Amino acid sequence: MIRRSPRLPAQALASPTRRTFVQGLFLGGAALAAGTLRVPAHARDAVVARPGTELAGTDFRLDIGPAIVNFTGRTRPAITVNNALPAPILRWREGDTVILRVANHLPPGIQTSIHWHGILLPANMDGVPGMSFDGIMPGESYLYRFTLKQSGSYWYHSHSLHQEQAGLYGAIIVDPLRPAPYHWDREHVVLLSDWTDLAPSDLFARLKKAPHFDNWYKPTVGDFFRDLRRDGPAATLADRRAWGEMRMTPTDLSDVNGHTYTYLMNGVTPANNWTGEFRPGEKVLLRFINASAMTHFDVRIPGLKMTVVAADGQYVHPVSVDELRMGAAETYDVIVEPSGQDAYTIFAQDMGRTGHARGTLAVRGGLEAPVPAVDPRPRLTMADMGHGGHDTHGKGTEGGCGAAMAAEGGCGANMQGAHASHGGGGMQSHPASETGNPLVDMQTMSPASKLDDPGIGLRNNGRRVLAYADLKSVFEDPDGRDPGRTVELHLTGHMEKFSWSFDGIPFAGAEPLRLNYGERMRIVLVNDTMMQHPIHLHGLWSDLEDADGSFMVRKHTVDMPPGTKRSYRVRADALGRWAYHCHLLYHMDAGMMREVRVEERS
Ligand SMILES: [Cu+2]
Repeated sequence: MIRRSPRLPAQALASPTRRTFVQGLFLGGAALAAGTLRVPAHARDAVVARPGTELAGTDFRLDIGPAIVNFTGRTRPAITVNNALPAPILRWREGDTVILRVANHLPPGIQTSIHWHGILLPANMDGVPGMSFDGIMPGESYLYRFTLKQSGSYWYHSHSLHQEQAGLYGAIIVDPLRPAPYHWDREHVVLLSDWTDLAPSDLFARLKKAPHFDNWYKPTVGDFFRDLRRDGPAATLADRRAWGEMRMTPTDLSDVNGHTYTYLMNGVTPANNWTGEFRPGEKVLLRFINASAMTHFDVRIPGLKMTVVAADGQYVHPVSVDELRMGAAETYDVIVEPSGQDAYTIFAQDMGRTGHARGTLAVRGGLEAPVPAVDPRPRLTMADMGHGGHDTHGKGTEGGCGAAMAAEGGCGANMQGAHASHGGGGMQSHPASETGNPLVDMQTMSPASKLDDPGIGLRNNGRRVLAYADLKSVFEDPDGRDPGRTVELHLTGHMEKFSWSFDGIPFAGAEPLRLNYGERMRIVLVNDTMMQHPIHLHGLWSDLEDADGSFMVRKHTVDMPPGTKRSYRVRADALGRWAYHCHLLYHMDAGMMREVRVEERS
């Protein structure tokens, strides 16, 4: 017998008194009326945003407009749905046809859109301006209408310019027609995001001008002697030389981090401590959604095991972990069974270890548990970037492989200017379009799938960390056919120019990737950069394969750490034009995007 949870909107359980009186608060209306605030002219009439509550049913009216928030002590404009940040949780039911009238109340000239991330639907309902439709102009509205063919935890966000960074995102829950293969007594959405007081366009401009702005750490003399003791002089010197030739630092794990961002949990700052309630002994389903623009989060709840039961909305065989890493746009459903303590901290540190989002599971509002410090800042190694010539599976490889590279003649030769492609000898080959390409500063020589690698900064940390290899769908390959062909695409970029692309060709100059309607094909991704890219294909599932090419888990977003090569199967069963891109907002904007066109074979 399955006990379904009551429909408790997550935010209804947050403590409004705390949120109102602690620093970083949402601004009260009275303060606005007093006229003491400096607010940009176009936002002056805006209302104050609060986290959205849950809307359920089949008919929705979503009003996109300006609002005001204060997460940092400064009043800033945001873009919201129904004056809520995050936008309201939308509760749908599998099999239902939902109708959403989305109206644009933004100032003249500002077009908007909503994309329903991970939801299968007709191409003209997907909400990508320029591909799906023309976008929604101010004063106008667009009627979305589609039938739900799936269940699970998803989310929605703007696909116009940088509006997602300005607050336009929210959770989607699709209740299944048939009971889920697990039961829970209560549930909470835990939506993570990254807020900046900067205008998103200014942040993008800063990235173009100073891509390392948020990464001012340099390896210290102390680091040098530590490496010397651990790795010996040859390896240490080779490692330093290689990094020097790349003009990067091994601490550049993310382009934008806690120096710029305030990390939010359900729209609440760490200081204001979003709280979800539980009763001891209950099974609590947490729907984790990474709705950030640029952040990988490492999530854990000290004192509790998390049983992962779904990834990207799709059921997986349960796996019990202490911690999981979430790329932007990924979702994980986990079940926890809190008892014995009145409060537990939900802790989500960023991958670069510069900050965290934080909330609490508690038996009542106003409680808190100890908040851990962020972990030590990890350093990228040459092996992390696929220059090791050996696998890094699950091992502690933070020690680097400078000696191996020196033996191969160093990796610096392949770092700048992308020389000849490498064919045989086990070396990774590269598309001709990368050769001599000024927008490609690096190529990986020996990438690996690394599916059982917990990832940079998570190895040997004493906790059981989820790896992709732990994820197994509860169903067999839903298509069943072997892929009829393989397309290999390389994730490429140039750090100093903040240029990002597939195969060295940014979106503006790229031809669509054409799929034949109905075909089963394979996409192989090779990450030639030192950054980690969560890659999202719209409209079609990405059926991730294991290292042997067998179906493993169904996803909508596949995270690609540096130096990895991973493959997934795609069934081209939805006609039309679909976006395919890195879900780091500014990587997409800087060119790491393609159009995928599914066409009838002529
Ligand atoms: Cu990216």
